[in-house]
Amino acid sequence: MGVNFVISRPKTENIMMTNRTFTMIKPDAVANGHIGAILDMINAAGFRIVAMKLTQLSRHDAGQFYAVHSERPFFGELVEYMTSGPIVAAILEKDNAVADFRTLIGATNPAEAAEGTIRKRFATSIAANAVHGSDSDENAALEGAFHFSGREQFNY
Ligand code: 3AN
Repeated sequence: MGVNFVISRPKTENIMMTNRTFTMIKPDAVANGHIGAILDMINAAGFRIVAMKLTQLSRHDAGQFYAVHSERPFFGELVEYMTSGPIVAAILEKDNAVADFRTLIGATNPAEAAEGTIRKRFATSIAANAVHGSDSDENAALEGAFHFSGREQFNY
């Protein structure tokens, strides 16, 4: 007789989540030992981690993930940088997750990032800006699904 497994699945798979965002702790922040401090800031701001892993993007992955920027002059530099070492990918949950996370990370250019933001504290340049945060609910869902299957996402 086989064992019956009960597989935990997201309650609302395939439904647009307005309370989720997707983040990456980028290669510079990982290499400089800032994973723990950045996760502390994320938790302290009230986000729950619903999926997370240490991984490394291939050039193909990075090209797909940043396809929207493929015509921008910095695209080559962006792909080079994002594939240069391991990253932490995570899905985060909180009311108003996309907007609140963009506030927590601060401006793209760390020179313009507000005091107390993750980028102000840890970003080293506009390219190596420590963290990614989705810019819309739609992109949050696409980016989360790019990195995680439904089985890797937890409701708790
Ligand atoms: P954000 O990450 O704040 O949403 P985007 O979407 O404009 O910013 O840019 C995506 C990524 O491209 C940034 N996180 C950064 O790593 C890189 N990037 C943006 N602008 C530049 C630039 N002028 N030079 C080099 N890299 C850039």
